[in-house]
Amino acid sequence: MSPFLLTRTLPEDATDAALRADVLSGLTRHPKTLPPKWFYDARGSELFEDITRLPEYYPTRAEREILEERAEEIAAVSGARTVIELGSGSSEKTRHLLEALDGLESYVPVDVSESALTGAAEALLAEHPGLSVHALIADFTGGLALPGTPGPRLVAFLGGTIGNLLPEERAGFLHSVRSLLSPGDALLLGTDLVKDEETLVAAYDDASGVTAAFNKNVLNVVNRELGADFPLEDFEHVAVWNPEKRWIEMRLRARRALSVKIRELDLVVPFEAGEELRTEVSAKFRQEDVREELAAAGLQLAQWWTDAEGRFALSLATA
Ligand code: AVJ
Repeated sequence: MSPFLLTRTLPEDATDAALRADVLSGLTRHPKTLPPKWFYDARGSELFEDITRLPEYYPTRAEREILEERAEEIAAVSGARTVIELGSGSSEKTRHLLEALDGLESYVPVDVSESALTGAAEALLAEHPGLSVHALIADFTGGLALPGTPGPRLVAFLGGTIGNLLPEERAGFLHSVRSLLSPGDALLLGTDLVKDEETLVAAYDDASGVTAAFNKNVLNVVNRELGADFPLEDFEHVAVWNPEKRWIEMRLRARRALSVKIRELDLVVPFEAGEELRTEVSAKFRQEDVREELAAAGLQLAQWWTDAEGRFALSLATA
């Protein structure tokens, strides 16, 4: 039997309290917002997996290409005995890297989804008998208490998910990652890159409507968890590129004036016709942006790898 531990760092009801707080503050401000982390219930996670297979959604394929191409190099530079993966999901892309790390002893996947964590751990343990896997059910945007693991450590944050944080949140997040690193440890960071607007918008507004369904699913989550009555058919999926902020914004636009009751919050939320609720930002980067944001958190950009088409980057940063 391979060692497998699962630790819940959040109380079962923490998610509920956080959702209430986010919905209350996000839907009573102007413009209205909801944080993207609430997309990922079981259905939302499935829809995201579907997104990664869309012809228009290039980031997953581009990042996988880099990981396949550069796994040996990343492994050699980091020499990691422990890999800590934040937002690990299915751990599917990380496989190549774990395989390339000769001295790997310990893998710490961190995710809010317990089902994703146990599924991924099962598959990994079958491939790496003797690897010690300590999965953490945790929200990586909060402070992280990590189990004691052998160094050097590689903290991986892949998929471009850092782009879902607002600039101030990114700064806070990178500082907290910095505080996890000891000398010899490193951060492996995936970032989507700035490119032409047409490619970017298509990636977030695909022809088959999967991203639209993913976006609207957040309303299902609020309906189910907080007893709300969002009529999904009265909201339209919108994806816009903001060239000043260098991010894609996903929004849900009310097709008509309507009122939504949120029973568990004792709240009625009015929407004007055409009013938009922002559900996600997905920031895109240039190399100098990544270098500067890392440096502001006390991290040095040591390596920069992109896919052949220059669409996506993996950065290796040291403390
Ligand atoms: C993988 C979470 C970063 O922002 O591109 C996909 C999520 N949103 N399509 C991204 C997402 C819309 C995705 N992340």
